[in-house]
Amino acid sequence: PKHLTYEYKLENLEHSKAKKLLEIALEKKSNLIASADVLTTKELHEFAEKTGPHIVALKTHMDVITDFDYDQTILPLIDIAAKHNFMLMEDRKFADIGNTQDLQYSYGMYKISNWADLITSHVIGGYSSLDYFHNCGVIAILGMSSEGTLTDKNYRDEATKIAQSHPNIIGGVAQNELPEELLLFTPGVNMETSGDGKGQQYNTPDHVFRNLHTDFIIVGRGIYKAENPEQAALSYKIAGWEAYEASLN
Ligand code: UP6
Repeated sequence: PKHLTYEYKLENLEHSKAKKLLEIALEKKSNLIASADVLTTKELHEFAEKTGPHIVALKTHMDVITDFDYDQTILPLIDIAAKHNFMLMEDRKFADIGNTQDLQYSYGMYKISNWADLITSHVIGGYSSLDYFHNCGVIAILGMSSEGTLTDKNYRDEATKIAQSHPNIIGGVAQNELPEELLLFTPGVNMETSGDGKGQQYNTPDHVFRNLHTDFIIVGRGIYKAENPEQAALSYKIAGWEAYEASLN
C-alpha cells in the first residue's frame, strides 16, 4: 500500500496536537524530531536553537538534565520553541496506574502538563490509565527499538487497540506499520551506524519510510553527537523529507 500524505492526515485526524504537528511538517517540509538527550540546561537551549529551524518537535528526557530548574530550563525553552515553531515532546514513557500518572504529569519539579505539547506513555496500565493526560497529545509506546524488547506481536496488537480507541492518543512509537488513524513515530534512526553497543538498533530514514510508512523520525545521537549538529539536523531533515516523498510513489 502507498504511504498516505500529511495533507490527507491533516484532513482526517481530529486531535488539535496532531493537526498542529502536521501543519508544521508541511510548512517546514520536515518530519524530523530531534531528541535532545543532553545533560545541562545550556546544552539543551543551544541544541534547541541550532536544530529549531529544521524540526517539527524537540523530544526531551527532562529527568536527565542535571541542573534542572523550572524557570531557568523550561521558560526559555518555551520561547525558543515559539520562535522556531516546533512542538515540545517529553519522552516520559509513563507506565503506571492512572492516579499516579496524573500526579507525575502535573506535579513534581517538571510540571510536564504546563509545557509539553506531546508526551509518550506506555499503555501497560490499560485504557483508563490514560484518561488524565489532558491538553497534550499522547504518543503510545507500542513497540521498542531495542534488542530483546518484550513488545512482541501480541503485546503490540493489544496496545494498538488501546491507542486506536483512546481519544487522548494521537499515535504510537513503533517499529512496524500502524493503522492510518495513528501517527507513527520511529526512533532508532541513524544514517551512520546500525547500533550503539547498548542494544539500540538503527535503521535509515529511507528504510523507515519505505517499509514502515512512518510519519516522523526521531534522531538523537545522529544529531547531537555530530561534529556540527545544525548541519546534521539539516541532513536528517532533507533525508527524511526525500524518503517521505519517495514513499508516496
Ligand atoms: N527511544 C528509542 N527507542 C524506543 C523508544 N524511545 O530509542 O523504542 C528514544 C530513546 C532516545 C531516542 O529514549 O531518547 O529515542 C533515541 O536516541 P538515539 O537516536 O540517540 O539512539
